[in-house]
Amino acid sequence: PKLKQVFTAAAMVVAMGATSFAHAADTKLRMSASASATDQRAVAMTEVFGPAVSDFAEFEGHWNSSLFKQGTDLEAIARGNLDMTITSAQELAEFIPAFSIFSAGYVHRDAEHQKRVFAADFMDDLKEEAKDLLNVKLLSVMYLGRRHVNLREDFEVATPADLKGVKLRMPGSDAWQFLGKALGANPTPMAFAEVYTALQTGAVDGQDNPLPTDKDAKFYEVTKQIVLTGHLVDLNYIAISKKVWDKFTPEQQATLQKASDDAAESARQKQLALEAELVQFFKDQGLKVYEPNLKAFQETVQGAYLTSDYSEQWPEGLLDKINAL
Ligand code: KDO
Repeated sequence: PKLKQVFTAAAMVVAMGATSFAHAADTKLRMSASASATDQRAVAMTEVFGPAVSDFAEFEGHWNSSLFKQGTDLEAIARGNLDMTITSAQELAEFIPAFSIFSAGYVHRDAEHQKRVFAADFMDDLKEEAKDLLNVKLLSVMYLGRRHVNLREDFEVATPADLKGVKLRMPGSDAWQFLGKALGANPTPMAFAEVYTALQTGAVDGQDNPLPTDKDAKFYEVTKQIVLTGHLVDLNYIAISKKVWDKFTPEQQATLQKASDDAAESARQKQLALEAELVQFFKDQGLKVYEPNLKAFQETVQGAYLTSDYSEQWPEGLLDKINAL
């Protein structure tokens, strides 16, 4: 049903016609995202993307899911209510199951691998599907970082078995719940905006995010340990409404594309630098930071995906192509 609703909305948007932006300087590009204003992705959109397109468009960022709830931005674009978002593979997988391959643990190896994967020919079909089905053009891949388990209590977590019964907050979609389960935990869906309070009150035992996000959201104030599981080299995509994109001239489109790539690169470098320095920051805050048995985590998580319905929805041979890049 979700698919049908969005499909109809996207078709309506396309049918509304394509008058081009005659006075393009008047064009507002409204972005809604769950990132905070101080998250490096938001900073790069505001400081790199916005100024680079200002001759013909006014970039307007809305952060902390202030316009649309986390997980509903893609539908807002499909309905024609939103111009841009920072979306995730997990959100896209709700409509296009093949995207779940990028939500699987231990598939992407690092930030550079993500970039090569996004640019690869085998991504063309997935990008086309996003345009056709959701009215969404994926411009660039953004590096969110390596997700690690972050817990309220300090107890030993060496293998997935040690997470048994741990109520682990995961973002709200099936792909995320599956990852939480694959890690050995008891996953609980919850919007990002609610996580700090849930950790504070003990409504959940922990959450998973990259170190820069743990710092930005101040999760270190309400947790005692970080286990460096690195279970997902997480990404987001800078996405723009296809209908909006089509109204720009080819020159403007080239400027938008470059602005998006430059913003993604700037955020990527800053996230990588933060990840390299933050273990010390958390230790200084009194948290314990542990290295688990990574082999045990990798084998358990990869095994869970390969024997699941998810991997059956991945296009034939795609995982091998990603691994070979
Ligand atoms: C989160 O909800 O844990 C998550 O890290 C998921 C990401 O896809 C992304 O949406 C991110 O939150 C938000 O932008 C907040 O940083």
